[in-house]
Amino acid sequence: MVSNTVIDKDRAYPSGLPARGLQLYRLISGSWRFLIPILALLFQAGCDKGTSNRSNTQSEPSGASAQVALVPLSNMVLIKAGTFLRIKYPVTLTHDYWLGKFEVTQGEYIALIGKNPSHFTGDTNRPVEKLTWFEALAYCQELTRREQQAGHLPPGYQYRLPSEAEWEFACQAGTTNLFSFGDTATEAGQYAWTMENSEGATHPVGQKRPNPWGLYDMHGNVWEWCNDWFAPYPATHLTNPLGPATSKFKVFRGGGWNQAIEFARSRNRFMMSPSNGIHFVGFRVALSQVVEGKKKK
Ligand SMILES: [Ca+2]
Repeated sequence: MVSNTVIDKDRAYPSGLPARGLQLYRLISGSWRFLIPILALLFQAGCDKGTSNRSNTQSEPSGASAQVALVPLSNMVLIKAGTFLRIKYPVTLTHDYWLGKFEVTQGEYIALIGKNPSHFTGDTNRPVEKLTWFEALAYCQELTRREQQAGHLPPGYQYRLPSEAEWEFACQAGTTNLFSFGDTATEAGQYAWTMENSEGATHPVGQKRPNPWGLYDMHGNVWEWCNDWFAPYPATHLTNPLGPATSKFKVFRGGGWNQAIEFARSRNRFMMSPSNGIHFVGFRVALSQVVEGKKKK
C-alpha cells in the first residue's frame, strides 16, 4: 500500500509541475530582490525538516523493535515441527526451527571470532574443527549479537547449537533408514566424507549430495556438537527433549572423516568433554525463538 501511494504521488507530481513552475518564474522575475531571502529561509527550513525526518526514521528500529522482521542467514533451512522414531520411542518437536545447510566453515568462524582453531587449514570453506563445545556456543552467541544489531532478529530469537533431537530429526529428514540415503553403505560416497574416501582430512562443505531436506554433510566430514549433555535416552515418548540438566559429556553426532561410514548412521551418537577440542568435531548452527517461560520452570 505504501508503494502504491508513492507511485500515485509521483504520477500526480509531473502533471502539476508546469503550472507551479510558471507561477514561481513570474514571482521571481517580478520581485526577486524580496523573494531571495524568503526562499533562502524556506530552503533552510526544508533542510531542517528533512534532517529531522531522517533522524526519526533511524531511531524507529530500536523504538519499535517488536516490528523487526526475522531475516535468517541465507544458508539456513527451515525445519518444520514433527515426530520421528528414536529406536522404538517417538520424539516430537512441537516448534519449527532453522538449521544451517552446512557445517560452519573456517571462513565464517574467522570473520566472526577473528581466529581459526582448525587443524586442517588451507581452504576457508573447510569446516571449522578442533574447537570446544564452549567455543561453538560462543560463536552462536556472537552471531546472535551481530544479527540483532543488523536488525535481523526479532526479540526472543537466537542462534544456538541444535538440541540432539533437532539434529537427529533433521539428519533423518523423514526417513527411517540407517542413513538418510538408505540402509547400505554402497551409496555413501555420494553423500559423505568418511574414512573410506576422505584421505584422512576434512573437505570443503557442501561438496557431496544433500539429504532429502537440503542439508549437506549431516553424514560425515566433521562430527557436530549438539547442545545436550549426554545420557541414555529415557524409555518413553519425548516432546522437545533437551537432555539431562547436567552430565560430564556433551553429545556430538553424524560421523566424520576419521571413522568408517557405520559411525555416520542417523541414529549414532558420541560424546566428549565440552572442554575438549579435536580435529574431527565441528558444528552447525540452529535458529529459533527461545521460549523463556519454559526455561524458568
Ligand atoms: Ca557432519
